[in-house]
Amino acid sequence: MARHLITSAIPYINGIKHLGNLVGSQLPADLFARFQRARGNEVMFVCATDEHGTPAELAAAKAGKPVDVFCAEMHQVQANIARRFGLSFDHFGRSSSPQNHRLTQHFAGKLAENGLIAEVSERQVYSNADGRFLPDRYIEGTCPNCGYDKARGDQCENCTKQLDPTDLIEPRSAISGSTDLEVRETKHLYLRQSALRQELSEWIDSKTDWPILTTSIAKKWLNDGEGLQDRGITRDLDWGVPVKKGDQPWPGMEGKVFYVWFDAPIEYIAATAEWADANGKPADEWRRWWRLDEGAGDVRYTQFMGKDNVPFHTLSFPATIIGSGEPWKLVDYIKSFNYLTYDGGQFSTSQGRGVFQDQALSILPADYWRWWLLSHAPEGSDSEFTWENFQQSVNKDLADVLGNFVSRITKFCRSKFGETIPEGGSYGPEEQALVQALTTRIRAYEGFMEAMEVRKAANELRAIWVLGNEYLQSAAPWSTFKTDPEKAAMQVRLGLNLIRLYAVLSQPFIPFAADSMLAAMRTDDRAWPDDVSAALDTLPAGHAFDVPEVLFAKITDEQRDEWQERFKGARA
Ligand code: B3M
Ligand code: ZN
Repeated sequence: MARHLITSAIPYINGIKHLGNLVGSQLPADLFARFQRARGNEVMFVCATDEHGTPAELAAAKAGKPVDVFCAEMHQVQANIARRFGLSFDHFGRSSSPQNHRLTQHFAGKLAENGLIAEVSERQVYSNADGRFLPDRYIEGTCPNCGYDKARGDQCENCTKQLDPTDLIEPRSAISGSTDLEVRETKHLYLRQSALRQELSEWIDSKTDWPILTTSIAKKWLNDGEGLQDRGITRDLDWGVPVKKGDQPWPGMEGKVFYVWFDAPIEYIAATAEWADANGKPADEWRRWWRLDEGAGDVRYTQFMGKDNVPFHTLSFPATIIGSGEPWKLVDYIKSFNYLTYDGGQFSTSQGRGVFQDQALSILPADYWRWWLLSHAPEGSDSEFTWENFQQSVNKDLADVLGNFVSRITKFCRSKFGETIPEGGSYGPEEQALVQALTTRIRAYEGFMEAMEVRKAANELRAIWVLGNEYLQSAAPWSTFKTDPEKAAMQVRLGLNLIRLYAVLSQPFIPFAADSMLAAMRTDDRAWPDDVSAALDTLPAGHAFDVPEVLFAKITDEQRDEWQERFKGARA
């Protein structure tokens, strides 16, 4: 039995995410976790909310709530949506947890002990009206280059010039609009990533099996030098993990917190610790996933994320792990994704353009979304969501192919033999040929799933469904029945067993429909079809079943047009 540690990038707490966020990390991670569990492997699949940083503070302020209250509520909202999408996390944690505080402080302490932390004095803009230091992008003013009056302290959106806050003409706080700003001296900790260049470079070079998307981004940042600059890991904010050296105070750093990107990946570890604590398990139960000296030697660790998160996972987080000098588990494989675009443009959280996760679930069940998103995963390039394409895929793959197969075979059996698997006849050459074809495709499907080739796996699964329809079409039990009822019984028995087989194979993609199919077949036998012929003999003659409700309803043209209109922008 293999052991798989699986993490998905942890979504920011500041609001409900759109479908692009789902397909870029959580959903494919769930697909992989479900597949590995179905194969009988041991899986630890964790995710969490990413709760620190200025965006969290600002979102809380906008909602008129204290930031801790806001985060606790929004965590529940996100956890609930994740559950409704069928995301099968072993634990959905919080980066603000005490476990993460302790681990983050622990890593910082180790890095300091190993001489990898530098203390640097900086001059930074302080807003008297807001009573806080302002991050560069929360300072607005007029661009010295083009005169645009809403340029940000880090960049002018209009002419794209990179700026320093002090370049801005008439700078003001983007939070309050106040112009009562001053430059103050403040001390910060820097992680000396550059000192680890050699080790990081060798480690990345050793990952010859990684997707090109992942390694090309990693190498670009490594070799540009830009990515491996020493990086500030503390901030002058109230909300976050207080800066400490292990459990000791850090002189001169009072009132400061760690930068959100320093503590967020450590939350992968902390979430596993939270899982143990929440389930009353001793610490060695989580440490056996993460510590090479405590049992993690045989763990295979896979991370899932959108491409914008790759530099942090190929350079910064490994720098933290390697720099600690302790035997923590490093990632074995990083599966990264391009972007999902929406109807000819970007999904936009600020403009309410595109479909948000809660809205998606309010119009259609999770499996419709899961199937479309996964079968169109932005692997090789960006992919585009259009309502036409969504309608076509759902209607064809789910309703016409899979749903129709289940409905035809169960209804036909009920009308001729009753709601019991019929007896008689035995599998002949046509059935042998079907078993052959299924076996070939199922082995290919397993290969793609194992390799996390999401689109190819979806194509193979669709082809597996099509084989059943083709068999049904050519076997035509409704005709056979007139001349040879025994043979028709055999064909139907095979068809009903195929429903169970399809449920088992499809479960990583469409878990809710798979459950309905198994429930209709009155079985919970989820044995993986290592032997397809045996798998098609699982449900014996005499076994009762139910004709299920319609598995997938078709999307009408009216619905499609209405949704297209509703989600084109400006979320109400
Ligand atoms: N929260 C960004 C994102 O949601 C960030 C990921 C953290 S992964 C440790 O895309
Ligand atoms: Zn400009």
